[in-house]
Amino acid sequence: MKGTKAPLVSIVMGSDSDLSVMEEAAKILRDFQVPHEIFLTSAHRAPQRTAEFAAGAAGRGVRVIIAGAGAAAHLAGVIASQTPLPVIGVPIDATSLQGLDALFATVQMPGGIPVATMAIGKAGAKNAALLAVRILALTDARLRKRLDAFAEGMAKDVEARHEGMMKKLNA
Ligand code: RP5
Repeated sequence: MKGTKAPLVSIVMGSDSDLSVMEEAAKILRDFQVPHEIFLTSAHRAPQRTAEFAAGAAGRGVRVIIAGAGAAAHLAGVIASQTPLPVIGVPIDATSLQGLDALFATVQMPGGIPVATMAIGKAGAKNAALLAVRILALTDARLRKRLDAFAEGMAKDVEARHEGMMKKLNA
């Protein structure tokens, strides 16, 4: 577990081999100053640990769970089945199927248990955190302001890239 304040977002992953991808989510939450924790568990290898985590998260004050896993990625769905919290799934490229296996396993939840599924890999982990921030911003005006500033920053970055590209073209 990570952070000093009670975590609002849990970043869960199925293996320590997923960390390099899921760190993208942690970076965003750090930038937005959202208290978060990182937790390793596996739907397959540690079902009891996963069940205890899922059942206890809401009671500890967690508001959103981000779950990243590769291969036959059941982690997000299994957690979502045992908590009323919103669960955001991140499919990870961990096998020769390059994340398509995890994407299908995460996104194709049968009706009744929702998992908001992001893109495969780092972009998905980043967007999972941004979606979590958007959910929290519904009731937090400071976070809403930070989201607005983030969007402005991206727009400015596009302008700067345009300028840089034109300079290269005209050189
Ligand atoms: C999944 O299996 C994990 O989320 C990971 O992406 C994949 C491979 O895990 P390791 O064999 O590297 O621990 O459960």
